[in-house]
This record gives sequence, structure tokens and C-alpha cells, in this order.
Amino acid sequence: MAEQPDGLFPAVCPLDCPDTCGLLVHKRGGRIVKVEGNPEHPITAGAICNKVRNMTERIYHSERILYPMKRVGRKGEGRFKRITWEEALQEIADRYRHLSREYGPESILPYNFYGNMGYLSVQGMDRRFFNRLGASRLQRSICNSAGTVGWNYTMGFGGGVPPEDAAKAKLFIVWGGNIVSTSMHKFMLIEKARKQGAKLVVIDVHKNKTGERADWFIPVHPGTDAALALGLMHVLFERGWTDEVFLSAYTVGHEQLREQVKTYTPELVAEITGVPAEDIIKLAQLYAETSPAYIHIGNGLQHHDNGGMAVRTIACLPALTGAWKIKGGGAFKSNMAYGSINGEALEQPGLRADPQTRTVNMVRIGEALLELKPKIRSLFVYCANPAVVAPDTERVLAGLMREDLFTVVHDLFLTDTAKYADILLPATSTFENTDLYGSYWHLYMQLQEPVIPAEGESKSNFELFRLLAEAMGFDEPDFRDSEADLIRQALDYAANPYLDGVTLDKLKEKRFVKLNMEPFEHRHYLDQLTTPSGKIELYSQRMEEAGLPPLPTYIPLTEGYDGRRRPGVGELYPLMFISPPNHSFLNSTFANVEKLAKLEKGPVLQIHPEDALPRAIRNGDRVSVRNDRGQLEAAAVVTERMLPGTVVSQGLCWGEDGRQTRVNALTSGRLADMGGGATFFSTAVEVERLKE
Ligand SMILES: Nc1nc2c(c(=O)[nH]1)N[C@H]1C(S)=C(S)[C@@H](COP(=O)(O)OP(=O)(O)OC[C@H]3O[C@@H](n4cnc5c(=O)[nH]c(N)nc54)[C@H](O)[C@@H]3O)O[C@H]1N2
Ligand SMILES: Nc1nc2c(c(=O)[nH]1)N[C@H]1C(S)=C(S)[C@@H](COP(=O)(O)OP(=O)(O)OC[C@H]3O[C@@H](n4cnc5c(=O)[nH]c(N)nc54)[C@H](O)[C@@H]3O)O[C@H]1N2
Ligand code: SF4
Ligand SMILES: [Mo]
Repeated sequence: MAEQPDGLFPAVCPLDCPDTCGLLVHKRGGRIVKVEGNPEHPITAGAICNKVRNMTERIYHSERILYPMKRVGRKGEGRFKRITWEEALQEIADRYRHLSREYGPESILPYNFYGNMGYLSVQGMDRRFFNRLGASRLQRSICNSAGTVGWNYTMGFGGGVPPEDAAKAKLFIVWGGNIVSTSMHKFMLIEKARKQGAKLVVIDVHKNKTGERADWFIPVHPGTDAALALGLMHVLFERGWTDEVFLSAYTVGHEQLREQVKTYTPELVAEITGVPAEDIIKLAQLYAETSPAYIHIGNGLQHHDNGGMAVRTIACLPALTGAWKIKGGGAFKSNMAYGSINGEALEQPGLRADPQTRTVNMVRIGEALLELKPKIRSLFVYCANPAVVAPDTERVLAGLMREDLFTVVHDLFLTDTAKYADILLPATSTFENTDLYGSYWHLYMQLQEPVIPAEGESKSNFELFRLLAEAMGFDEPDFRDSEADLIRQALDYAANPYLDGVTLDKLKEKRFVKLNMEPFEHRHYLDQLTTPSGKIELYSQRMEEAGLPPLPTYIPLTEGYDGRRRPGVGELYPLMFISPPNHSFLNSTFANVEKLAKLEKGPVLQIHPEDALPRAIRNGDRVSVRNDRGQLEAAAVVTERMLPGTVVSQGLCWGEDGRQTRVNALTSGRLADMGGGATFFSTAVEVERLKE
């Protein structure tokens, strides 16, 4: 593609954030000088976060990797020498041919997530390459899979209330989400609705930035949300605040649920959750009386042992009051399903010779590298930083240290993971690429086209895997498709009526193209549920078949206190450790951008005065947070933002020499109740003050 001249270019934010903002990129002297919001985007409307306003610093960062390199130091040391692309591709191809011959292609494992959300970046040529190679498959479960499965058991269809309707709501309950930081346009939408009298309730384990701005902040003990939802249901049924006509018409199992929640009295639920009984009644009343009422189900509450069930249970609430009947009422977990693209056409699973190839859960990458048989002998990491983001850091690093593991990393930076690479490959930034973007909140598809040429010798994921296929001698036509071909194939998907009329030509012309919401306008949302019964499943046969309780149930966490005992009494690790994202990073991305790192001031541990006092911890003290898996060093902030028994450290910092700065040193690779999801927040720890 010819280089673009100077000027102003529409672009798309590629980050793993539900807002998927329309951007405007200013280019002068052949360089990007400013990134701002595109005011023409119908939903994000010109506003962007501070992270992406600093995107230029990331693109032209002095430490960006600009050419392929080969390791010369020890693994993890980060010493490399420059090599050519030809040498790099040749070495990978030689190794992969050898590994496939000696041990079978299953000995190779790709490890990627959504460092770039573009379909071509993480679901295109890369997948074709690994399918054709016959590599082990990766279960991409680190983010939202427990909650997604939980939601689907109740609702079937993986979409909820669209933003245009949410704007009409009169009550917003943000439950286990920190949208001021993680979905700022939804917060702006709520702020607008509040000017018309809407109310915002936030339910969280700590008063996050969203809780600070709420009309009512309700703190809960970690992992007890299902109990709270069951308590609300108890009150709704008992006081006759349910919509019986709706329950009969649109749900299955309401009679069983009515019985089930009888035991969840406000008094019992107060004991479990830490929410006073009168507040449970007050919240149930507010929810029953206010319409439309919208529940935002955040990602935080499902990063627990019982996370799938928590989401499944909360997703039942709107059915009790019939909230779905009125536009704006209902719930949201993700809206990704509206824009589902043709994944098969993109990924070409038919290229795989052995459809039985094993699948490795990315949450357990540490264990997989250390224990899985037959052994993983090569790891190919792109769009991800497992040394920081995966649970149980010590084991992940021990796996990456293995001398017999051939590791390839494709990234823009020498991340903590990249330091363990045998071959390190330079990746382009999004503004150097062509890609297609959907959003998991709003309903617009967007196109990115290159604004600047590739920096140095960097290559896009698309180009990298095309070249690797060539080096391996894969000659199927699928590897000759262009980026435009892939975009057309992705959008050509009769199975999804919402994609009707969304085409590459239209994207080129209009930049953001709304999904075809006709089916939604003319049929009721509830008439298109894809549960087996076609109704909201308060009772789920499918769950029963999967060995799960078929009715919403509170299942205590398996690590730490169970919520009914007072935390801190006679236990080795009496505190629950919560490590959600921070405001200035995007997962571990931007942690190396100085301006943003300064705003976050390294790892901080929020601790309640009642927990700080017996440990002689004062504000600003350096503390050690530890359990059997590892240790974190942080600066203590003594605060009443949480209930006693919970400590919080926000943000995924990179490692630093001689300092323990990674929160995931403490978290475990245990899987959640559903979807093979991660349990980052079901982590028990002890905290002590470090000597000066
Ligand atoms: N600025 C910024 N934005 C981001 C990200 C980022 O790193 N930084 N990451 C992006 C990604 S990948 C994702 S998945 C989303 C995640 O964004 P959100 O959906 O907002 O989820 P989290 O930030 O993981 O957690 C939200 C809240 O859940 C709370 N929480 C933890 N355990 C519990 C519990 O048991 N019950 C309740 N009620 N609350 C609990 C935490 O305290 C936290 O405040 O954000 C995206 N946007
Ligand atoms: N303790 C704890 N751990 C967590 C979480 C938590 O809340 N607490 N959140 C979890 C969640 S929800 C998620 S989604 C995961 C996120 O985990 P990851 O998806 O691994 O997230 P990032 O840390 O942002 O790493 C993305 C990497 O991709 C690189 N990248 C960006 N664009 C490209 C590209 O075009 N090509 C290539 N090759 N590379 C690119 C970036 O430079 C960056 O190093 O972390 C999880 N880990
Ligand atoms: S990270 Fe989210 S809010 Fe920030 S620019 Fe990207 S899409 Fe918009
Ligand atoms: Mo995520």
C-alpha cells in the first residue's frame, strides 16, 4: 500500500476495551503527532481516554523493537542480537519442521490474546497457519469465559441491551465493573441519563472510581454476588414485586426458583455478603420500582471460583421484574454476539489434518509448560504478555525458563515475556495495519487502514504468518488471500442477520457501519433467545446435564473464607486479594509508557484500617503480600474503601529487577466453575509490613 500523505486520518482504537473508539490521527512530516477522538463516531463521539491520547508516545517509543532478534543471553535476561527476517523465518521453519517430525506438531503451542482486537490480527492468517501446522489449540479463557458461559445458560444469546436503548434507563446497576476506567463512554451515557434523573448504584468489593461517583455504593465480600442476587430475588418474590405475566410468558423454572430462594433471607444474605439486610430490601424495592432498569455485569465478579454461577444468577434478575419488556431495561454482559463474523472462513479449521488435536487452557500456561505430556516444545506468543497477565507467575516463568522450550515472541516491546524469547520479532502498531474491528459494547463495525508505513522492519500479524506459511512451504490458496479478501470473508456470513449489508466497500466509504438491527427492531429481543427452550432459563436443563446446579445457587469460594465466617480468624491467609485493572494501563499494555506509569506510582495495596492496625501497617508503609504461590511488594494505602478482610492492588505492572511487582505472583491457575475461566480474584493472602 502506498504511503499516506500528511493530514488527518480516521482510525480505530485496537485495544481490548468495549468502547472501540473511532479515532482521528494527525500526521505531519510523515509522523503521527496527535491521536484524538473522532467526533463523527455515533457512540464514542470524539471522547477518548488518557491512555490513547498518549498513544503517540507508545508508537515512537525509544524501546520499540524494530528488527528481528535472536537471544544471546540467558533466558529472561533480555540480551539479543540483530538478525534478518530471512534468518528468523528460516530458523522458525527449520525448528517447526524438526519438532513436527520428531514429536508431532502438537508439541507447538500458539499463545495469543487481544493485545490488538482486530480480526485480522488475532483470528486470521495466524489461525490458518497454526491450523495447517497442526499445532496444539489454545482455549482463550483468560478474560470473560466463565461469565459468558454463565450468561448463556440463562439467556442463550450473547448480546444484551444496546447502548442506544441503555441511554433510556432510569436505574443503572453497575455490578463488578469499573466503567469509569474500563468503558468510559458507558459512564458518560449514564452521566447524561442522571441529568434526567436516573440513578447509579455500584456493587463492588471496593469503592473504585465508578463507586466514588455513584448515588449509592454497596460494598460486598468477594465472590458473594450470587448470594446477593438470590437475596434480592427472595425479597422480590416474597413482597409480590415480580411480574408474574412476564415470568409465565418468557421464562422456564420460575416456580422452582421461587422455592429455591426461600432460604436466602435478607438476614442470611447479609451475613454472607456483608450487605445489611435493610439495604438488600431497599435495593430490591428500588429495582422493582424503577423502570427501565439496566444491569451492567462487569468482568470483575466472574474472575472467581464461582464466577460463572454469579453471572448466570444476576442475569436472571431482570426476568423477575420483567425489566426486558421496556427498551433500556434488562442487562448487559457483552454485545459481541450481534457482530459475530464468519470465524470459520477466517480461521479455516479445515486446514487442520487432525481435528482431534489437543486443547491447552491459556489460564494454566504455567502448569502446561511444566507438566503437560507430551511436552510443549515451542511456544509462539503474540498479542499477549503471559509473564505478567497469566496467573501463578512463578510457574509461568519457570516454564519459560525451560532450556528445551523454543519460544518465539512477536510484540512491539521487550515485554517480560519477550525477555524469554529465543526469537523476537517486531510487530507493527495498529496505525501501520489494515484490520477490521467489531465492538463488544456498541453496534458499529470499523475499518483501519495504514496511516504510516511500518516502523523499522516491523510486520503485522497478517504479514508475519503469511511469510511463515511460505517458509514452511504451505501452498494452499488460503495463504495467498489478501487483507481485503479476509475482511470480505469475515463479513460474508448469512448465519448472522445483523451483518446484513455490512461490507468492505461500505466500511471504506463510511468508516463506521452500524449492524443491521432490523431483526431487533421488529422482533422482541426475547423472541430470539437461543436457549434450548427459547426462553429465559431460570431453571437450566443444560446446566444439570453439565453437572452444575440447574437453579441459581450460591457456592462459596474454594480459597479463602467462605463469606459466612468472619475473615481473619485463625487462618494462614486471612485476606482476600483483588487485583483488577487500573485506570492508566490496558492490562499490561502502557505499563512501560513513562507518563502513564508515573500516574499509577507502581503497585499499591489498599487495606482496611481494621486489617492494617493489628499488622502495624500505616499509610505509605512498604508491605509484603504473600501466599504459598508468591509475593508482591507494594506501598500500603490504608482506606475504608473495602469491607475488612479484602485488600486491593490495581494494575498489571511489569517485573522490575530485584522487586516483586507482579500481582499474578499471588494468583492461582485454578479454573472457574464454567468455561475454563480464570479465578484471579479468588486469592487469599497475608500482608506484613516490610522493615525499612
Ligand atoms: N483502563 C483500563 N480499561 C480496561 C482494561 C484495563 O486494563 N484498563 N482492561 C480491559 C479488559 S481486557 C477488560 S476484561 C475489562 C474489564 O473491566 P471491568 O468489567 O470493569 O472488570 P474489572 O476491571 O476486571 O473488575 C471490575 C471490578 O470488579 C470488582 N470485583 C472483583 N471481585 C468482585 C466480586 O466478587 N464482586 C463484585 N461485585 N465485584 C468484584 C473489582 O474490585 C473491580 O472494581 O476492561 C477493559 N478496559
Ligand atoms: N491479576 C490479574 N490478571 C489479569 C487480569 C486482572 O484483572 N487481574 N485481567 C485478565 C484479562 S481480563 C485479560 S483480557 C488478560 C489480558 O492479557 P493480554 O491480552 O496478554 O494483555 P496485554 O498485557 O495488554 O498484552 C498484550 C500484548 O500484545 C502486544 N500487541 C499489541 N498489538 C499487537 C499486534 O498487533 N501484534 C502483536 N504481535 N502484538 C501486539 C502488546 O504490546 C502487549 O505486549 O489479562 C488477564 N490478567
Ligand atoms: S482504550 Fe477504550 S476508551 Fe480508550 S480510546 Fe481505546 S476504545 Fe476508547
Ligand atoms: Mo479482559
